Amino acid sequence: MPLPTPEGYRVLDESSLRDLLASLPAVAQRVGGDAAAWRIREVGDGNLNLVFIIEGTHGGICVKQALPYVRLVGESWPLDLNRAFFEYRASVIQAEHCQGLVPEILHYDPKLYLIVMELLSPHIIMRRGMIDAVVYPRFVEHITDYMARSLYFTSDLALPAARKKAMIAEFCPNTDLCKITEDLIFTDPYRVHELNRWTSPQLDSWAAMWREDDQLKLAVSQLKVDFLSRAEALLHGDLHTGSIMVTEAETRVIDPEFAFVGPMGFDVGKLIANLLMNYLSHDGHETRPGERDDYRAWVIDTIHGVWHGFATKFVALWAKNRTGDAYPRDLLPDDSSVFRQAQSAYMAHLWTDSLRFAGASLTRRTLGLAHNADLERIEDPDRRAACERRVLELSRDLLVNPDSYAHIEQVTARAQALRARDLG
Ligand code: SR1
Ligand code: MG
Repeated sequence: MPLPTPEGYRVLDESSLRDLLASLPAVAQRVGGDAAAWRIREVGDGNLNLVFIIEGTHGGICVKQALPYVRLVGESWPLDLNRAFFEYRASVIQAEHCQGLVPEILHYDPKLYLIVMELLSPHIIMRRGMIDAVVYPRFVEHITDYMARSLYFTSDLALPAARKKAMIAEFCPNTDLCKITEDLIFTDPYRVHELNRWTSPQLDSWAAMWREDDQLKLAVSQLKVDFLSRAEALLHGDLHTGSIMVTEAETRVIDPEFAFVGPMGFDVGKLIANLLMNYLSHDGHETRPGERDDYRAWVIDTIHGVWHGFATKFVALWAKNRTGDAYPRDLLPDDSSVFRQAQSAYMAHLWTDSLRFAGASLTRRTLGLAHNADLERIEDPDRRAACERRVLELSRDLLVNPDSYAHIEQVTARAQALRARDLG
């Protein structure tokens, strides 16, 4: 029995997509030439959707269509089609604040739950480049602009309360996608669950330890409450290196279908965790020890740059754009020491949150359903498990002892120490 879907919805194939796009004059013009001759390929390798690339005589476009279920698992896991709408709306809002850092949206079809966007070419998914040890010299500059601007301008620091509440209301119904995060990140890896997987038998005892560790389960449960209840800013909701497309010169953040108004540290921490995982994965990819030392050094610098660049830009935006209802100027005048105190307390809280969310992201990619290619591509299970154990140790520490890390340099030093301990 096919899953029930709203009237007018159908899953597109290459032929029906060709007809649809040919009927949209601006889109057809952008592709160019005779529609019958367009090259159309389904290239989606993500966990949820169909993704098509369409190329003609003038150029290309990308089309993303939501399926009524989780692609990774199949029809046994139905999933709200409206995620396409939330992605479309988040893309529009982010484009206002982060011009040049998100793909241009060309069309949204509310019946087919389909987004037509610019084709990013020759950009590639950043995770793929990082697995192959490719350096992206402008990444830190771009991603810190994206993070600072997308989070600041959708927070109470920039928005009057009525607009902020309207935004919360708009994204509140993205409950199916939030539920994926609530279960897959904050719950399942810490209990017996049929969808959990890990490198077995190497990590069997580690998975068991995670299920029995009360301190860890308390920490992740407290974090889940923050995720459920703290409506700080419009989040991307899945900001990892698989949601970023890059060239040496450009960076574009894609796929904000998990968008909702939540705690900012979730976006920041998820990105930092994914960079840390990449750092810890290269021991499994090297053909001789030390081969990727230079690349590891670049990843470490990148992690430092991401936090410092984000925090500096966020604070600067706050000083210049005090347009929201939070921290009123009448109480905390510009350039006063009390305003500086407010900023520093706010950033300290965001720092600790980011570490905690980074910790949870590390465990979910090692013991939960959806893993990272950085580690998954390590063919030898013993070498993979050795890297994953370091990921898990770092994860636990960030979740349980976030206050012992005052600076990002201490986090990367811990990751380096875990390698040094094992590798000598
Ligand atoms: C069932 S979806 C699994 C994961 O894919 C996405 O990238 C999100 O991270 C989600 O948790
Ligand atoms: Mg995605």
